[in-house]
Amino acid sequence: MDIMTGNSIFSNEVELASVSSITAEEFYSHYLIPRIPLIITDASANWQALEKWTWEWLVTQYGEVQVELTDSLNEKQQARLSEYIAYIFNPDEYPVKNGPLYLKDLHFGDELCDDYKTPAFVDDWFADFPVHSRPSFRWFFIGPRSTGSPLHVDTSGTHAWLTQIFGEKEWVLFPPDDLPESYCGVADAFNPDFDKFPAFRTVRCFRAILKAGETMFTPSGWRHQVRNLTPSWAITENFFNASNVMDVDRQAVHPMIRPILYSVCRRKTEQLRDDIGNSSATSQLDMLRAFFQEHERQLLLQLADVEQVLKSFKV
Ligand SMILES: O=C(O)CCC(=O)C(=O)O
Ligand SMILES: [Fe+2]
Repeated sequence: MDIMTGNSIFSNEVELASVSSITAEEFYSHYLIPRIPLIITDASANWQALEKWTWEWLVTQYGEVQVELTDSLNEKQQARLSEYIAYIFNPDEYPVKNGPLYLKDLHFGDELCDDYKTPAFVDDWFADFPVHSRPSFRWFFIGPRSTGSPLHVDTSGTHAWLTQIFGEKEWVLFPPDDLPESYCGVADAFNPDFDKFPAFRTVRCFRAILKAGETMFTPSGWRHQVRNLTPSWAITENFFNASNVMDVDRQAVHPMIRPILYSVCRRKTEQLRDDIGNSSATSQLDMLRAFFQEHERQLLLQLADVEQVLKSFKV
């Protein structure tokens, strides 16, 4: 991992930790629960994907597929994947309006799931959702140098992991309370306008360059911006478990998510009870208890509203 040091643009820039051989227990207590981002250098060590997934393979398998590309004005256009990959390696040879063009969400089927493994430290409770109602939270990001994603927070309160398959990706990440969410989509964290966006003056910034084979953990709520320094290919999945179930619950938009969340958490509570004595099981149970209490509180609040209405009728 390289860290940009010396002429940092932020006065409070922190080196993003990079580890290998982290146990699930260490990850849980030092990164997941305190919500600290982290690079894990060997999470993909046994992946068949790192041998098998070459650009040639991608063209052979999916070259004819029409993909949706996003330009720098966020406008969409279509191309064949094989054409797009040729462009990635020679962007200057293609007359593209409002480039560079980015392939932000190439969804893929279950057939590729044997080639990689969700990293062992990731406990993903979406896996317990019924297949048809499981949100589609896994995809590839593919693009030439200079593509990237604007400052944003990941969807629906989820955490994310992202493994770089090819090339290098630069990241800046900011703790949730250090930057207003209103900066997302408008401020450029790689070249901040300190007058327009003054919170950048005091923000803590975590910066890193993710290299092929390395995996980034982005905790729920962290604002982050990303740019590809070379032709780049990454795979990512978003996930939740007891540590962020409250966030997912609060931000759930689809009406079906809440009841499913509720029943998955009940099932997890039963499983964790069998594991009592194990400190991480105990703290997960505490978080689930708080989650259920919150639901109880919400129900009580709704009941209080109903009582108010009934009272007003009695007058
Ligand atoms: O690679 C990108 O363009 C965006 C990555 C990202 O923001 C994420 O994985 O959450
Ligand atoms: Fe993201």
